[in-house]
Amino acid sequence: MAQAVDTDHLFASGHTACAGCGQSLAARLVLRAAGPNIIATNSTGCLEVFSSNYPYSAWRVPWIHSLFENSAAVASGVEAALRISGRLDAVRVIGQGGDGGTGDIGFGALSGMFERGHDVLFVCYDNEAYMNTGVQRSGLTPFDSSTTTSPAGRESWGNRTGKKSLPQIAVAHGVPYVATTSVGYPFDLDKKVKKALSIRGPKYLQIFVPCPLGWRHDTSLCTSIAKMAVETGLYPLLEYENGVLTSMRRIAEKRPVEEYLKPQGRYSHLFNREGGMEEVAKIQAVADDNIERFGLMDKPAEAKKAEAAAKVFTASELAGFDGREGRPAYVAYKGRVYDVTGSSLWEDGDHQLEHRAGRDLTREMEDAPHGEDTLGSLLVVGEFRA
Ligand SMILES: Cc1ncc(C[n+]2csc(CCOP(=O)(O)OP(=O)(O)O)c2C)c(N)n1
Ligand code: SF4
Repeated sequence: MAQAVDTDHLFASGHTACAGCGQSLAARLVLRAAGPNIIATNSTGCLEVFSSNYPYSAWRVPWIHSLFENSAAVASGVEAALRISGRLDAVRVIGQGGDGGTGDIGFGALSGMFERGHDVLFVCYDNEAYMNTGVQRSGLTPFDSSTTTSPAGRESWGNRTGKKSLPQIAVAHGVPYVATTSVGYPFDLDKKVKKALSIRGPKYLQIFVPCPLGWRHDTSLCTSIAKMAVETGLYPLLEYENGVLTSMRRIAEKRPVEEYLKPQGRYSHLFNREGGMEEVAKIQAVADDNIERFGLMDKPAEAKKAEAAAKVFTASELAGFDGREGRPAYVAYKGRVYDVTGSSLWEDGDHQLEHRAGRDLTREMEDAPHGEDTLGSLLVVGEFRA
């Protein structure tokens, strides 16, 4: 009998990441979604360093440390070897790097991997700076963030440039699947890794991973800061398939960027100097532009409340709503009903009949790891009366 594989711990504990590191959590979620039949490459950076202190390793899958600049090239070579030996169906290839390794120094290798069409999922762990060597700015460091090479001071508000849009650059290469996700939304991350690995050709996934050391925030705030980045519009969660924007995570209630910036020391200069609020307004404009450009806003809260008040469902009505053939899908839970039609959880066919079968789908949501507030992001549409 085949031995069951504990996919939860393919990225094992005992590594030396800082407390509250978003990248270590994201790596574990990536492996959990990918399963054991992968070969992973890893550029030099925090993930590589904290997971492979000789003679130990946190990786329970074949894993290769490349140079800082060539994770995508090494992944391309692994893929080519699997392809010519006829094993690419059984083993999938994942290239990995930080935002510096991916978008700056390793960008040529990544571009070549895209251009040649290698069947590799490249995962960029985006902590918005070169953390492993002491928090230097990268091309993905956002506007006004203070790093050791873009320090805020009398003459400066921090990083002068906006964030380089690597996803758009990947789309421009004709990459069939490009997505952004966040360690604050583990189900979204899980779904996108699985989907990417089911697609042939190059794939690019960029994961937002807070770094308490470099961003100077409390170690307990990793996932809440990750959520706020999405809820402000600063870090949209998107999917592009064959160049077309096919999904975006909607914002139920827009939060002002100040709420996201204030807990982070890298932005503290914006709140203790005259003129800082003008800079905050520029960051707000970046968020508002994302919301507009990608259509991120959900229905206004008032419209949702009116909708919720309008409808009372019976059990037999609910049975007819199963998310198929254009019918919406609803979940009843503790006397309330949730519209899950647009939910990433619901897109997986296995979930479609769970409320009818009596299995409480929402229990799974409540138990979501790492504090994901899935219920809060669902639209309440009515009361359930049995
Ligand atoms: C050619 C080369 N230049 C510089 C370095 C030093 N170096 C190692 S890791 C690193 C930063 C990694 O940053 P990033 O890719 O963003 O990953 P993070 O550590 O932030 O996760 C640098 C500059 C190196 N190893 N090789
Ligand atoms: S410096 Fe940042 S990215 Fe590196 S291990 Fe610490 S928290 Fe994680």
